[in-house]
Amino acid sequence: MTPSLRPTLVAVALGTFLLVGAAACGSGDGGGKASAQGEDGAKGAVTVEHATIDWPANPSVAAVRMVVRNRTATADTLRSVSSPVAETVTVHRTETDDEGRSVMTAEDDLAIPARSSVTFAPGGLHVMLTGITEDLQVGDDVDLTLTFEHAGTVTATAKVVEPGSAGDDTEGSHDDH
Ligand SMILES: [Cu+2]
Repeated sequence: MTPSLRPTLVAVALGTFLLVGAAACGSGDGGGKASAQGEDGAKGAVTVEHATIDWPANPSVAAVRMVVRNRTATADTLRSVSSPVAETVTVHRTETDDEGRSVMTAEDDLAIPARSSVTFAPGGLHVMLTGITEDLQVGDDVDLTLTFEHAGTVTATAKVVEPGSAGDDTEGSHDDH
């Protein structure tokens, strides 16, 4: 039995090696944007959906609601977010501390698990714009640029909306205060 098994194992090992080799070539870092768009499934694999900004009561600070969807089989990491209308854009998580106070902590490298989505909304995980340089009005579009470890740069447009009008879950309810 043993002598006949051996060639099979070698063949399997060789096949694995060839597959790894092909995958390494296919990911070609030198290609940059062009190669990413040319690969099936790579384009749009990490997307931003339903991006809105509650019209800010405080004109210099605003929170972005959005859903970041990762359709790939690879976990990704959100490295940073920027916007031309804000001096600083920070990923925050609001949590309630031991004494019942809401505290926000910065999430510098936020994990976006494979084949899943992460929802950003005020009161939980959110993207906060600070030092807003424009006079934002309801109906305005705000450009956002998200930088991911694997997906690279993903752009999105967030619409400025009346507070409370964004989520379907808040319809008919004003109990969120
Ligand atoms: Cu915040």
